[in-house]
Amino acid sequence: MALIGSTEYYKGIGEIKYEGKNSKNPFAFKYYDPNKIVAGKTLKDHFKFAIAYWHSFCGQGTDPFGLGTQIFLWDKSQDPYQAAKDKADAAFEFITKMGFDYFCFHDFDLIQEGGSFKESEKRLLFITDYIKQKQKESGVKVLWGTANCFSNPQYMNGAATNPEFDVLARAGGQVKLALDTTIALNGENYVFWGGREGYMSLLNTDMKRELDHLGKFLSISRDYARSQGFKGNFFIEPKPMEPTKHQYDFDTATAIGFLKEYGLENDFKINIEVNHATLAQHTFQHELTVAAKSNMLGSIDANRGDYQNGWDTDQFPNNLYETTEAMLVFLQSGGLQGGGVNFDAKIRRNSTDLDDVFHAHIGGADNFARALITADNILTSSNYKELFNLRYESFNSGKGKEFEQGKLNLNDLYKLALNSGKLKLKSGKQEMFENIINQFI
Ligand code: XUL
Ligand code: CO
Repeated sequence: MALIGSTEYYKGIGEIKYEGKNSKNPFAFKYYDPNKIVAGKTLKDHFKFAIAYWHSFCGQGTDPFGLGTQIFLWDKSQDPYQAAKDKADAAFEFITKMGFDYFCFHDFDLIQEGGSFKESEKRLLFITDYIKQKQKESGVKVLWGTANCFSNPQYMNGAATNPEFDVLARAGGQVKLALDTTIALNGENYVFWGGREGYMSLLNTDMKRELDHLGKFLSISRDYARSQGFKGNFFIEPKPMEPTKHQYDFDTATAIGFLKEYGLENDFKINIEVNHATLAQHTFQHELTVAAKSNMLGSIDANRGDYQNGWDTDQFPNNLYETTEAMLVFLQSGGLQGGGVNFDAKIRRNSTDLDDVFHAHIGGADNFARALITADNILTSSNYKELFNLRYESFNSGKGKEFEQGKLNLNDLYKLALNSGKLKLKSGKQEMFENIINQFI
């Protein structure tokens, strides 16, 4: 496929194809067959796999103890405009070779932030035009855009929750431009991840005032986007901490409570990241379940944490058991509302070959595909659902049904209790449920 920009960055690597589970080719999908139909939809449509621009084309493997280890050919030019074009060329080459349809970005992933707000706006307009052309040529789409309101030192005390109005206003300007960029690139959704919307110490923090500001900020951002014709969903991406000690969008339950308190629940849904769930002491499937029960399961940031380390390691997802459980929730709740599966994951600092990022995404896609196929088999060919429903059968008729219908008051329960004798213990059968997962994997 001809793409503007003449350099080939990932030399010697062609398009990644599905070859099936017996293939020995490391550059092939073993389970992710984009056109395979599972539960009435192609795998491609179930997942809408997206590449995270920041990890794959910006992050160079730095950590708090050392400089980057990954040297990117597209980072050569000292001219920010040329460098951004080169990076876009590399990104579109990679996405196209992976056979994915989508990418996600922060404003200043696309082009380096300027020395002034005006210069940044000029740069964003420039790169938006360039990327639009590349989209036209390749058919690659934007799953979601967002604004990086956490890296610049001006946001050290937060963006929308900063105690200084000037900083909040700057963040507003930045979000406006990020929304404009997302809309111009036909972005399907827009994300708010409040990296520094939280506190380091309660001693100097007016939590109510800051949360009121955040509620207002999100409302006017939504109003602006809608006034520009944006029809997609807004997503809140919860995370409990890091970089702040406490982040206001702590987890899905907290974010949903916040959205309802500020009247935002009709426009906003949740973007769930695996490693953020585990940082909040939840499982991925817990977070999906909480979002799904409120009809707010919007999108997924796919990755995984490390069982020994307590921080956001953003590793590529390969835990089949965990993902299968997650896909049970995914399938039973009718999938994602507007979003997709974005690989918000990075290769390790010592993964320094050009092809490592391919293996990472191939493994991630195969993991999700295999998990979804397994979950579908569990739902259609095992007695899992029957056993699940059996646990609640006492609510299907009689007094249990009347309770669900709101026909019983507390005195009614009291009278039933008086006559109920010794209650029988009913097993939760957890181990048997667990065995079904293993049997089908
Ligand atoms: C940070 C994180 C972000 C968001 C977008 O932990 O996940 O990359 O996904 O700002
Ligand atoms: Co994320």
